[in-house]
Amino acid sequence: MDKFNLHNILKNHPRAESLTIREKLVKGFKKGIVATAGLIAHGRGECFDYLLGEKTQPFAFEAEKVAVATLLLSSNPVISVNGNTAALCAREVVKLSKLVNAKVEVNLFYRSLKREKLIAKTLRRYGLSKVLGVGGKADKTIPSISSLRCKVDSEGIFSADTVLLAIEDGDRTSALRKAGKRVIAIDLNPFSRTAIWASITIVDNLVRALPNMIRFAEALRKKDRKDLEGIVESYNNDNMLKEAVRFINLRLKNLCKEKVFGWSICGEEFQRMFLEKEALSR
Ligand code: PTJ
Repeated sequence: MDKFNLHNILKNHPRAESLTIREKLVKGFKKGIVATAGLIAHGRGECFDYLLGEKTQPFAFEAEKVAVATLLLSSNPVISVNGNTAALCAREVVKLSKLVNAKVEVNLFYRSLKREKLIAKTLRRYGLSKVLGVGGKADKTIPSISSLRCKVDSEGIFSADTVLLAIEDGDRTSALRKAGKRVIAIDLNPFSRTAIWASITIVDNLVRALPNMIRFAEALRKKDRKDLEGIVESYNNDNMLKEAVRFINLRLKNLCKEKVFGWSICGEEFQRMFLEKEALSR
């Protein structure tokens, strides 16, 4: 059996999963899909993922369920795709869009026709027949966005009632809210302006959030509207953000109380490393 995965990373490396994600972004960057700033944005996300224990925590799982119910209840839901999202999760975006009947639109901060086309091509490779927002299709403007991200498709984000976005900056989320849209944001940073402005914030890594949302969509699409409304009704985004911050706070406090610092955050490989380190100091 090969010791390396598809991205040439040792399968039993303690940080194999994280390195694989990095590798996907680096490959996306070399192909021209990911913006230079997208690599930096990922680093910020990684830091928050550490604080969250690199797992989907219960508050995020709940937000993912509410988000899917909201998408299913919407009349024109749109999934907005930037460079990072395309490099990490193009397959999952296409799958989710089909399950919740959402359109998919390319919307970039560092907009160029070349990047738009490359991202559209990646999405089509996973079976998406119609990609919005490419070239002249982005024929409308969302007011109060200063970057080229203001350019949107009349069939897509412009007329959408709900927009799902990920790994975004705050200006766009607030502008979309001011334009009367529901915004579902996937953002590992619960302190970000995106997190605070969004109607539903999923404080989770995109690479975990989308597969969870696909599973919820498979289960919830059979439910009737009344059941879906019941799921959405009691949700409060401010409480969810407080829950995320409370979780980080408690986790850090508990770590400080541990006999061997870091023991509980480490996987098996790291725990072996700790034992080796301890043996050396005896
Ligand atoms: O592809 P383009 O041209 O549209 O460029 C997009 C960039 C990367 C420039 C843009 O989205 C950006 O600058 O993002 P920010 O302002 O750095 O914000 C990114 C947010 O996403 C931060 O709060 C990160 O913590 C978070 N984040 C990073 N990686 C992930 C993430 N959240 C969820 N999953 C991730 N994998």
